Amino acid sequence: MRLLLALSMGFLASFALAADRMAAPAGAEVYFISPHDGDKVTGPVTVRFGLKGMGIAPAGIKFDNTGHHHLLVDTDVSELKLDAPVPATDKILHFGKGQTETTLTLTPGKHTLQLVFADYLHQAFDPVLQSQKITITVK
Ligand SMILES: [Cu+2]
Repeated sequence: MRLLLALSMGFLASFALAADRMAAPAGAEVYFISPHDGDKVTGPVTVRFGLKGMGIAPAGIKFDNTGHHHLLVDTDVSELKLDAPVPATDKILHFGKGQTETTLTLTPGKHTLQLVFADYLHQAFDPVLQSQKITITVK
């Protein structure tokens, strides 16, 4: 009985993950407060995330018009499978506690940064709520 329950919960979870992407409210926007495109910075780099028209909630908490930030480092949004949750890698960082800034240690040279705001299941909104992709140079 317990196994059956576990199996059915697994089924429900996979069903939920395959659910349609949520619509982002009109006018919602995600952007970098800092750094700015073209900045030359000395590491470690503090990155501050901006958000307009939506709220932040921790991952796993379903609440209308909220989500959490994801930071793509040297990664393009086109590399994400949009019908699946945003993966977590060393270059795709989740801020599932609702954080709005982080500090990155990057190798010297050029790096790109881009934010993707996603829902409580780490699924991108439709249309994708993404920031401008910025390039910074770490000295
Ligand atoms: Cu996430």
